[in-house]
Amino acid sequence: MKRVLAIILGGGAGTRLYPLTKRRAKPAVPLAGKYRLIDIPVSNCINSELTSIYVLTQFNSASLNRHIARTYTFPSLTGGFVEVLAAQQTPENPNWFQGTADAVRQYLWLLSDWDVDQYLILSGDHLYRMDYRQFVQRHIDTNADITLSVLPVDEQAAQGFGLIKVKESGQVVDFTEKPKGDVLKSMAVDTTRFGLSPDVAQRKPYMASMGIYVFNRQVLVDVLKEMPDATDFGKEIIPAAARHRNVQTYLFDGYWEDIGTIESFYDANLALTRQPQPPFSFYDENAPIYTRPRYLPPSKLLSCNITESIISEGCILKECQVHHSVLGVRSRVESGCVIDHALIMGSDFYQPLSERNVSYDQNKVPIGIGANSIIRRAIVDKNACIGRNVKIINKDRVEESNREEVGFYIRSGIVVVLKNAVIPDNTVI
Ligand code: ADQ
Ligand code: ADP
Repeated sequence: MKRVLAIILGGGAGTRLYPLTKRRAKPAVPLAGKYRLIDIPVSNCINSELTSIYVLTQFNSASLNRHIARTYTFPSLTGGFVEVLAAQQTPENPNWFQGTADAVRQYLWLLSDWDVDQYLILSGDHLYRMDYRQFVQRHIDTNADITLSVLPVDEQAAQGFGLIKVKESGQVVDFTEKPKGDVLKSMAVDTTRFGLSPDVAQRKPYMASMGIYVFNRQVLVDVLKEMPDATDFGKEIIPAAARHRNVQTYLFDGYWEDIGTIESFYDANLALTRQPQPPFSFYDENAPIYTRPRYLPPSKLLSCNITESIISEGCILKECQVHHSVLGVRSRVESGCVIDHALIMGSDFYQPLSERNVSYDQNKVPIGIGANSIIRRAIVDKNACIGRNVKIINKDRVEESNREEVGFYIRSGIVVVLKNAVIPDNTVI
């Protein structure tokens, strides 16, 4: 894997995960209580012995740089690195990244300097565990120019993906990005040819691209130059390459979820609490997910009723009920609260007790969830100050709403409280 360079696509304008991306680059969005999105692909790389890693992102955020600098420090002997490359204005290029291929093209001057055999292009918003060594090996074994990792999907999911067709030899002959209607139907394939059982093949008659690719070094350079106007891998580069080059597939059969929208992000986080076995587990000694060590104290729970939940380090929870929820680092929940089907991201720092008491005295709201509040089907971003007797329950069952000026958004019926927002006592959302 020393001959492979990893390139993680860290996100464009960040609209799909907004408002979680309001103050941070997408790879820095907190995940599962104590991690950040970027920890998933970077950990997969490290567990696959791949330690030369670039992260392409639309803008540099303080939290992303801090997180990477404090987490991924390799001993100098291994020569590994994780570096952020943000879109920047240059005399030749006055624009932000216009898409995934454009992002890679704008940094091709730097990426092509590397004496490597392959580039592994990854996405920054997927939850899965993969040994990339097998993916790259498959690419080498099939003598491919480009290899796509693929998995079978049902018809409903299929419309959201790039779909492929292969010929006898396994070579991809057609790639169609997010087809609808008749074009979608025409992309159905007999997935038993990929070794799937007839039962699975019937339920999942489409083969979807996971949006992660192995490219031979020169092939990447050539396709980006041959199609100077193409801005996206999925929309333009891969469909064109499938017509002229040896594009092969690697079948992935583990759990994989694209968590790039508020709804899928919320669902994937809450799915971690599922019993008896969640679809994705952070408990795997052979392939750990790394994150920044914070040296936080253990959590304190005082007479709480907690079921099917994840409680991160450094939390203080008093006489509250927490059901099917994920609580992030340094979360504080006061007595009488009900947290149900919620993702509470916690806090970046401890608010000293003296400051918390001053807040109460001056009718200000301290960080955390104030007494007797109810939070249901919501995401509460870091450092939010939720008052007492607040109800965040989406009482009017609104699907979409932008109430940024008062500290929240509703997307797909999920209330998202903004980072640092203050929700006064007795508010009902
Ligand atoms: P999408 O996920 O819809 O489909 P896209 O929006 O291009 O494709 O995002 C791919 C990845 O690149 C994401 O991690 C995203 O954050 C990142 N990204 C997007 N624009 C970027 C930019 N300007 N700069 C840096 N990073 C950027 C893709 C493929 C489909 C495939 C699905 C699987 O196009 O064929 O089926 O992924 O999820
Ligand atoms: P973590 O990885 O633990 O989530 P980060 O390093 O991303 O934490 O964030 C911690 C941030 O909080 C730092 O930028 C730190 O300067 C900031 N911070 C610490 N104490 C305070 C405070 N009292 N008020 C505001 N910000 C603070």
